[in-house]
Amino acid sequence: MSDDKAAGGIEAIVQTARHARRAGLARALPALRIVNQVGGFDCPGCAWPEGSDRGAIEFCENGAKAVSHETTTKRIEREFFLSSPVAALRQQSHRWLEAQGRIGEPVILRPGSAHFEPISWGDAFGRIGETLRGLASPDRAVFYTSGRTSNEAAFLWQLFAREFGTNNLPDCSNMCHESSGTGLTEMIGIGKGTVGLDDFELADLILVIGQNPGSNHPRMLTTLQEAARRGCKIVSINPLRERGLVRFKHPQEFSGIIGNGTELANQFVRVKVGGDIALLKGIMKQLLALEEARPGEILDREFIEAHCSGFDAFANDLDEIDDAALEHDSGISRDEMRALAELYARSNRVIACWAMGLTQHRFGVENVQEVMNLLLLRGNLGKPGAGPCPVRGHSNVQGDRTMGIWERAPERFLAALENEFGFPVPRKAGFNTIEAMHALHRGEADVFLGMGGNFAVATPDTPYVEAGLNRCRLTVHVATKLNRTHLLTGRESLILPCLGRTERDVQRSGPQFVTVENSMSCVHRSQGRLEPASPQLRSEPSIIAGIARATLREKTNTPWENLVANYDQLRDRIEAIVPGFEDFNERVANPGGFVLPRPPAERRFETFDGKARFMRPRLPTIDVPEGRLLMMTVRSHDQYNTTIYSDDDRYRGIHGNRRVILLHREDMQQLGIVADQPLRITSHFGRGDAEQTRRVDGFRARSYDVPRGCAVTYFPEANALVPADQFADKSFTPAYKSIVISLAPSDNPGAESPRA
Ligand SMILES: Nc1nc2c(c(=O)[nH]1)N[C@H]1C(S)=C(S)[C@@H](COP(=O)(O)OP(=O)(O)OC[C@H]3O[C@@H](n4cnc5c(=O)[nH]c(N)nc54)[C@H](O)[C@@H]3O)O[C@H]1N2
Ligand SMILES: Nc1nc2c(c(=O)[nH]1)N[C@H]1C(S)=C(S)[C@@H](COP(=O)(O)OP(=O)(O)OC[C@H]3O[C@@H](n4cnc5c(=O)[nH]c(N)nc54)[C@H](O)[C@@H]3O)O[C@H]1N2
Ligand SMILES: [Mo]
Repeated sequence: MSDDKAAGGIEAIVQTARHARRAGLARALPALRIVNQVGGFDCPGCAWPEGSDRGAIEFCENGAKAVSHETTTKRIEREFFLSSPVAALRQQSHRWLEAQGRIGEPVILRPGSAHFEPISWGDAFGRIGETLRGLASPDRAVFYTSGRTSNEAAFLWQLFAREFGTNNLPDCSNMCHESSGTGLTEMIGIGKGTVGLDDFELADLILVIGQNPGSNHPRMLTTLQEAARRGCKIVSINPLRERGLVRFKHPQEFSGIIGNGTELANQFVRVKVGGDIALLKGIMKQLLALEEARPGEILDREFIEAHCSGFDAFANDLDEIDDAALEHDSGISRDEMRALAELYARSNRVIACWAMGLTQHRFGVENVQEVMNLLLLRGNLGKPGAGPCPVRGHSNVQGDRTMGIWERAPERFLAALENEFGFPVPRKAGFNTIEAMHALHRGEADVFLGMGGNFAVATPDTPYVEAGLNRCRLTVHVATKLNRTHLLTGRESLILPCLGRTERDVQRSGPQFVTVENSMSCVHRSQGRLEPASPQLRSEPSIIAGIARATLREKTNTPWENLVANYDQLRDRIEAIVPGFEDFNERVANPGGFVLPRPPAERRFETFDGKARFMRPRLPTIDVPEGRLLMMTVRSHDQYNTTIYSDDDRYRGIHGNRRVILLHREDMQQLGIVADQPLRITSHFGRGDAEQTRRVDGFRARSYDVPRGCAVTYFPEANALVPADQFADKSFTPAYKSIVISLAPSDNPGAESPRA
């Protein structure tokens, strides 16, 4: 667990090679050669952009894992489902299911049957169409999307849902950066970041808040390394001293293999879990004090007067807050806040990056808004080298939203869709992820269709969601690999296997490519070259078109087959509807793609008063009674969301078990817990009579460098501890990172879950 060890380096190379070898070199190597290259496919790992001068290798250890898990030569053959009843498969672990390889043909679980069995594509589409047409209302179907889906598939998916008659389009973004989108839109009129990679070359201070790029966005470390080398300051604000942020050895540089690595975060600010608002308020309060001492030198008054609203009320609010409360809630001393304010005041081009450590709290939206307040105070928006950078998760989660995967899409999008396609587009808001969970559980929805993802494992309150899916009349999953959600079947269930990013997609007019939008609003193409894992696989767009035709039959005027025969035609339709996609086909032919408009980058704010608005989040009260702890759930270095590659978390020094809880040594002593002791974790939400609890068992205690009073477990093993109604105000993002827990000796020490 040594903190000063560098991330990356030779270990990263060894791990990359190991995963590629395990997957089968014949497929993994050709795929890795073209990942993120011009003419190649977009890495399915994360949404961090590639630079304009691409190296021969444009992937990282964890991108290589994502690629090689898709290119695996293992296959789920016909006998697999015939010999294993669904009930038996449900007992298997996430890792085991993933390890069975690529799904080779469409399968169906018929009512009353114990096994999935093969079905033709035509019959599969027919079954879905018949059930959907038989629903009492289109709103009784849920169309979920995970963020790996291409723009083309996402566009068709929402088009089908809306032509069918519903806005029920929950997606993984609801559990992820929804708090960023909501918070930013209110303040600056757009729910996206405003910086590009070139801004990272100019910044003199980069804040990395609530993010672990060493594991989750490793290519970002290269950008940070370049910045650090030219003297840019990097500050990590996090309850954990994440290894990749402390010291980094670039695995593709010779010095990175043998040297000590580059020191990245010059400053580590160990904030308490949930303490960011207090910390940011403290820094801003100190900043205002500096301004008072040196009027006109600290704040960007010109920017504030010309472009912002609400400053006076914001400043008054800050004035009234007690320093002691800020110190207590953040765990950071006033002196440290002062030093951070001084550093910020000395810096002229500041980028703030953040991820799940900010968004997945009850006050996730306010967390994001407080970061924006800080940026606005010194005009760090709409100038080179400065601005907000919410670092997205899934590789096309941002693009999916741009394409209309949104349960509350803006009226201008819906009107444009109606105008282009000529069917009545429903206006009633659809279900987000939380609302979909409830609707399924309460029997208010009968059909769940998943375009990728692992809904039941990623959402909170696992048993609640499982029961909801079991109640469905029909569940349908378009997927590459088997996962647990596929096995939580409704009365009837289908698994429809699709092509992955790495594979060749040939339609009637010839080979096709798709497009994606990265975290910095750049739209570019992605084209796989590998032979499909099975000749039976179909592309996501063609599967959607098949379902749409079988459901809508002659009642649709949308030329589903033609749109899929040539994706250029599909892109022409996107161009007609989505602003910023003018000349889509021409511009996406450009190897670097094109960047969508980001008005705030030109200091234009499409808010109701045309200004960037200072917000006044309240200091949250996090009530952690004596004897309880505040727990966050995080990703290990060896997983991709619900896909678990191994039980190790190399950078945190944890091996062989994911059902662990990381605790401060003194908290362990105080609670009478010894290392490796099996524990039962109970979560507590609400107060008094309204208190809700959830339990998991068989977690092992580990002493770790966490702030006092805080605890850490892994996603998804601890998801059962988060009740469905514990989410961020306004954004509905589940509060996966602020769970009040108590610990007790295990009732059942052997409960090392079979599903770890
Ligand atoms: N290899 C790999 N890459 C991935 C993923 C993956 O699973 N594996 N997932 C993808 C997806 S969908 C996403 S959304 C991103 C996720 O990327 P991250 O957001 O980096 O992922 P998490 O593991 O959730 O880490 C959150 C970080 O926030 C910190 N944190 C928790 N609570 C707080 C808090 O209250 N305040 C502050 N300041 N920090 C806090 C944690 O210590 C941790 O370092 O990564 C994407 N990339
Ligand atoms: N406790 C806790 N829970 C969390 C989080 C957390 O930090 N803590 N993070 C949340 C976040 S940020 C997110 S984004 C969600 C993720 O939620 P999801 O996006 O639903 O989950 P994933 O694990 O990314 O989905 C993986 C599955 O996608 C399928 N798949 C893979 N590639 C493809 C493809 O190319 N096409 C298709 N059609 N299918 C494919 C495979 O079947 C695979 O099993 O989880 C959320 N849940
Ligand atoms: Mo995410």
